[in-house]
Amino acid sequence: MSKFKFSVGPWNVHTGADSYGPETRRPIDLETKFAKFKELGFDAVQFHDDDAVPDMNNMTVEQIKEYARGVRKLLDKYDLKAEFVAPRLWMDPHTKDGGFMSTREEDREYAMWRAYRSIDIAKELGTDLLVLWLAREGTLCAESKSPVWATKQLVEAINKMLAYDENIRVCIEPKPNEPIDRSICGTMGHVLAISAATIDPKRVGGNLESAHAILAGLDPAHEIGFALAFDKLFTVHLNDQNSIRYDQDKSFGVENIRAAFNQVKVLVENNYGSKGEYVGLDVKAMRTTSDEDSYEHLANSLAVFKALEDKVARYDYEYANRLIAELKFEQLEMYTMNLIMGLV
Ligand code: GLO
Ligand code: MG
Repeated sequence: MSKFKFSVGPWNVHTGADSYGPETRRPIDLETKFAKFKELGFDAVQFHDDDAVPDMNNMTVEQIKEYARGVRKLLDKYDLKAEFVAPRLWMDPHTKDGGFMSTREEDREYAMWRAYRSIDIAKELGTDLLVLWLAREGTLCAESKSPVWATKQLVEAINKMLAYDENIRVCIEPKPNEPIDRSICGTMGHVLAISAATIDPKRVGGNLESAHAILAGLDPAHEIGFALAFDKLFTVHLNDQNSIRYDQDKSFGVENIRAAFNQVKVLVENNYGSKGEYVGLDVKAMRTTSDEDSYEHLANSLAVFKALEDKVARYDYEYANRLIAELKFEQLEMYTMNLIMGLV
């Protein structure tokens, strides 16, 4: 029995389309996904603003809130919570050069409108968490905007969100690149610096995604640990990634089981979840996956996480600490490997 609560987004069950080819699976409606999420053992759903309210650009503020109330009822029906809402700024024609740090003022205003509406939707769904995955916030052409100006734009945008609602918490999901060439907020260190510069740092934290840390050449467990050390880990996006290339969102642990073990270990050791935080998965099915296996990668990721949680529970800290005291790291490493391999 896991001590954690788990969350997932509707986009994690998708049709298989990518930049190079069309859909390989049939689309699945939101309610069917909710029912399946619950059956698989998830406790909460993560939303993009337009996952919750699809046609929001053409709706009034009141219509958006009303629609969101309907989604809340659907969540209640399946005994699911909403974990967060994230403005999906990267899909709109207004944001082809980014949102909060677009070179065009009207686009920056549009981005703020989406952020405010995301906060409205979050409140209707019963959550105080807004996630900012800053997809297109950076440069495609290095000379197109000043990184100093862009960084300040981000702080200013977050300040406006904090001022718009006194309870909202803003959670940045850092990523060093893709779809942007050079991002403005690429790692958890950047997130903490941005947080400290806002009008209410305690309401600004981070969402560490394993794959994004790997893309930055960093270790996910250390990025998680860095955020935990400052009480800034508002949520996680666990998955896996084969080195520095396109963002893969592989099932948790399938690429590097030891790195996955250490992510679970640092979460367990630091009592992650005790303030209501969820273990979020951000995993994608392979393109070859069939319709009937649309949720297999979610089930697999949960199974790997829980198996590693059991391993962490069995970790012999007394033995490990003895080895650490004697600097016997060869033995410590092999003990950990044997545990992971099921040999002890
Ligand atoms: C992509 C991101 C993306 C976000 C999601 C929530 O690289 O990981 O999946 O997590 O859109 O904002
Ligand atoms: Mg993510």
